Amino acid sequence: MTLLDRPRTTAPHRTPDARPEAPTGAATPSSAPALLEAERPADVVAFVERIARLTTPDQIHWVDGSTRERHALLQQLVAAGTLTQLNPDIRPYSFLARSDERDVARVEERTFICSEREEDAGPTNNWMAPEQMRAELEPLFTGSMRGRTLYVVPFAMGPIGSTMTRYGVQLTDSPYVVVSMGTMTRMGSAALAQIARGASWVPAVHSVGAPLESGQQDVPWPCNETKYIAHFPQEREIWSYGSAYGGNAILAKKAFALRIASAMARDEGWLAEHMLLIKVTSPAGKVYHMAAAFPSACGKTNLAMLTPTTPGWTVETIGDDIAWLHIGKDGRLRAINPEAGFFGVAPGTGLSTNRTAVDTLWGNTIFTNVALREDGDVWWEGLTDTPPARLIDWRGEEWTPDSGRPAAHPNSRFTVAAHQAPSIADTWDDPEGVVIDAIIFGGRRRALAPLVVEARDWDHGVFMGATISSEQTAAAEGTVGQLRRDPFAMLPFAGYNMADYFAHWLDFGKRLRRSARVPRVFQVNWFRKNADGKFLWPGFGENGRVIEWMVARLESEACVDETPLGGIPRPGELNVAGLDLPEEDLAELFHMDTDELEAEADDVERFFATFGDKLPAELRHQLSHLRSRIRAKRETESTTA
Ligand code: GTP
Ligand code: SPV
Ligand code: MN
Repeated sequence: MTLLDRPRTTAPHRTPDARPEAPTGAATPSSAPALLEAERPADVVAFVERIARLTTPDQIHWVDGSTRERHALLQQLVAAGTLTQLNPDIRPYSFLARSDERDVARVEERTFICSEREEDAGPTNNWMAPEQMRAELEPLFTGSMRGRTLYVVPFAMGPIGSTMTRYGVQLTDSPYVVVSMGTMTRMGSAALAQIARGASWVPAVHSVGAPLESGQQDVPWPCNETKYIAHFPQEREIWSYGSAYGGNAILAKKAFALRIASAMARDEGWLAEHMLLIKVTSPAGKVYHMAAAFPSACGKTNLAMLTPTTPGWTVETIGDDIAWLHIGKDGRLRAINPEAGFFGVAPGTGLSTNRTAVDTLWGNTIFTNVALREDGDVWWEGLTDTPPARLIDWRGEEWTPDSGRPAAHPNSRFTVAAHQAPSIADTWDDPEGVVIDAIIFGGRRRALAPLVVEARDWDHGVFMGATISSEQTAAAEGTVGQLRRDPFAMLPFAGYNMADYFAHWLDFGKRLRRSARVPRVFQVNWFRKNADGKFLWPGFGENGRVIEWMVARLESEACVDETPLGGIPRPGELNVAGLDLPEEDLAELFHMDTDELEAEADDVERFFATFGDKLPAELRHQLSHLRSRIRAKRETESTTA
């Protein structure tokens, strides 16, 4: 046991200028001392021993989350060629990782929900029976960590000690995943101490699936062509094999905080959502909090770091990807960001679009699959208007602006601690969470979906969420640009039947209605295009104008015009002062073609039909209300024609 426990001695490092005294990028400096071996929770020890017997690693390393440990791991990753240290004079204590070309995004086709009954996974998930999945995984995991170190990664999702916080232990053979988890979660001894005190925890097992024979040279990004991202929502267990990229491997994120947590939330009466959280302050100094669900790579990080262009408005960041929402003791909807870092999309992040993100990335950042500049800094499409003359692209090959291919992978990302964002709210890690005033749904749609529309009430808002449709992005393997229903931006992330999830949202509204105030629900679309394929709306900082209108609605200072999809701003009530936005573009942003609306209703009907009897009756009612509003619109058109 003691032999197994001894952490691997770090390889001599080739880091040009590693500075142990530099800040680390770890979420919260680990205040808790490492637990003595005897203090480790017996159930975690038993789990580690069981998985070690299966995967036969050379060593076991219990991660304490300290700065010293992070530094040693980063040096080890540099020595292994997984990370390259960037020029420390330009980008202190930052690193570039280049992944295997076949391991660049989430693999939805290989993501499974393994509930006993297929109907509990529902028609939107890949399902496999738990015994069958275990039978498939066992031979893959047998000996899969040979020649590697098994890292024991205890972590907290949420501020340590908050009643909303949940705990997990990920076992992984990837040190890149360990340092990523160190930024994305509260990792280490403080979390393990909570587990030792009796907090329940979710076990997660992760292997890159690349055992090393003795003497075999490792590759910089070990992974396997065979991939499984398997979730057992009843047992609350996660098994991931073959990938080291993002949500496939950083299991605290989508696997735990959304798929497993959504199943916990259903059972315990809360919500685990793919939502950013912002704190908005009006010129009058009044504070509001909003939660927004957009599908992957559809603008959450950007809205979370919004710098409004209109004077007097401030937006601060609480979270950029995941929110856990509870009904507080006061009956109000409260939310926390369970994460501690950002795993953000690099391309499109630039001084003109998201200066806050650029400022966040000044140092202590791990970049994955972006391009390398000759001066040892990074670059990606959209960081600057003019690309550098020469780069090393994300594959490690020479690149010039004439190469005819992107220098950074479209799903290249940065991993950085949340507290590094200059926009971070001082309440971002409040254990009580923040009170939510409005919920926003959105998607990426070149047509039909208006810039902003308000739901009539909670149930109509649930219908809006349930019917989000969005063009697919590079965040997951698949066809980019293809329109698909992505209900609640949770299509790839719901841990149970989506129809039951809809019912849970409707039920949640009933519970909220007993409280003082039910949040308003809105839908937005920053991505509507004109006939030439150009975005009609300038987006980014200008999205603050839409937030401003929402606040006016919360304060009953603005009115809506009713449309079949909901309420849109009365002409003149959306502040477009100073915007170079032609009148006809503004009109187009809210235009709804009646035939297109009808086709939309038909498509929603087909989508709803996939859920059979499980679809809540209320959503069927909402659809028929939509149809009658479309009919009324058609009648008005024919009488005025
Ligand atoms: P995930 O981390 O995958 O969940 O993505 P996300 O929802 O946080 O998306 P993010 O904010 O990273 O934006 C994704 C892409 O959309 C980036 O390339 C952005 O530049 C672009 N984007 C974000 N907001 C806007 C906007 O208002 N208008 C336009 N045109 N593009 C935007
Ligand atoms: C997303 O795809 O929504 C992400 C990136 O936030 S990943 O962590 O890979 O899921
Ligand atoms: Mn996301």
